[in-house]
Amino acid sequence: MSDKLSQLIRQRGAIRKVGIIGMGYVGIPAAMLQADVPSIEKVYGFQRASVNSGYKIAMLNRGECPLRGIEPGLDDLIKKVVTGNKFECTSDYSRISELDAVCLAIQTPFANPKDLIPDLGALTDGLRNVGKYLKPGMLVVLESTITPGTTAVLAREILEKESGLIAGEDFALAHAPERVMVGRLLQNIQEHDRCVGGIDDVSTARAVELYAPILTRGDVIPMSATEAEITKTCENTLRDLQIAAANQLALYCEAMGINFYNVRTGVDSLKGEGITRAMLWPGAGVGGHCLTKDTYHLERGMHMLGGDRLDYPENEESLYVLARHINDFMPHHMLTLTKDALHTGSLKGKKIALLGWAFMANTNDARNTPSEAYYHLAKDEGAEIRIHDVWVKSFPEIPDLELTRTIGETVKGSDVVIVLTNHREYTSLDAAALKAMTGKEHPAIIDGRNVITPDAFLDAGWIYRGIGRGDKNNLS
Ligand code: SAJ
Repeated sequence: MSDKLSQLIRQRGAIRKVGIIGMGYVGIPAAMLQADVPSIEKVYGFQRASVNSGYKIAMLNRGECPLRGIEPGLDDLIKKVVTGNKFECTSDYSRISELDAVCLAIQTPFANPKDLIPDLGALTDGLRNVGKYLKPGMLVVLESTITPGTTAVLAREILEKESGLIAGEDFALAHAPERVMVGRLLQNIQEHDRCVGGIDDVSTARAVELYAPILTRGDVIPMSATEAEITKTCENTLRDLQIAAANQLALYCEAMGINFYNVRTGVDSLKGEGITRAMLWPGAGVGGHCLTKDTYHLERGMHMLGGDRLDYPENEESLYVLARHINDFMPHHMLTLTKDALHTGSLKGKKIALLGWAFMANTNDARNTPSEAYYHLAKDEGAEIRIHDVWVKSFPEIPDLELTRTIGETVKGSDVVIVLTNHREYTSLDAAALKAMTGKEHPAIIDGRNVITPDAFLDAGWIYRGIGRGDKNNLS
């Protein structure tokens, strides 16, 4: 424990001025909640005055929210703290030197999904800006999801180099991973437990002081910085693993001619003290920004921090990476079901109607959507594809895409209809009416999200295939 740092913090007293770097889905709600803490005098939101996102500065300072979508409570909270002069957005990073604590809420996307090496450029720039204006006794916290080891190694090096100060001696350094979700940003920050990890106990204690006041139902869970990084990446890795377990069992059930959902009900019935199976749901694939990346953050961290000491079954790949491969296989399986339904080896010239582009039901979020994977697989085989998704307004991934606004337009003349997202628009499709819209005698439907009733479609003359429905997949 560093006496020098404890003394510097005692001299500063309670945290009064806070900075949040990165006015995005993580930084904006965090800044507003900090600004609303009575004991906090001022919060600065730091945002680069860049062409793409510099507009946020003026918007936030007018008390307006630059985020898309509905975020309960956020608009009012922004107005409250701006009119109360407790929050100001700025691109002047020199204001950092006035602060007691500064948090970096800067995303670390994977530059190239293929090599899965995170792009730390923006985070590194942010750390350099903090280091340049860092003062003794300050607390620095990283909130983004990062590879285990980043706080205690990379961040520490940059901050010490830029400031000439020593982490753990002159300033406190910690990691407090966010658990926000679009649509409930404020609620998640206030109600989820918050893991807070310092590079040493003094840093952890100072970080707990910063986060405890913004939690309502959530509790602070103190730990080390690296443990917090592993917690965050692992909680998403394990969810991805649970989904892969459901996907693999669904593939088994299809092969054995069994209804996966009956088996799931059976497995789920095993309950009791300390007993859980937590069987999730199979589907057309796993998308989003979290589960598709965090496994690789965890793997990289393991190799960086413990690679030469790991004892693991020889020549076996990581279970977690295998889970990623199984989940990424599901769009391929959807293509196999498509060809099987059309009794063809090639989709050349086939008209395919995709229902659902977003990666998550009833949202417009299409980040890493499995629909894009399926689209390119089918396109590469020469299929003609139309896409329906009333939630997604544009498809930058596919610039020359023909947009169709109604299900009728999308399925007209289609040989096969593919359900890829369980949007509410697809949970009550009428078999006879939909078939009439296609104009085909025996169109095919491939249900990737278990949203339709097989018998209703089979009785109406559809060819049916569905994920996990081994009991129905060979009746047409
Ligand atoms: N999916 C399945 N089967 C399932 C659940 C999801 O195939 O049983 C698919 C979805 O279709 C989607 C993808 O997985 O394509 C991801 O879905 P998700 O529900 O995990 O949503 P995410 O990616 O937004 O995950 C977030 C994470 N939250 C944070 O990182 C703060 C994750 O930790 C949460 O567990 C998850 O939300 C949640 O539970 O809602």
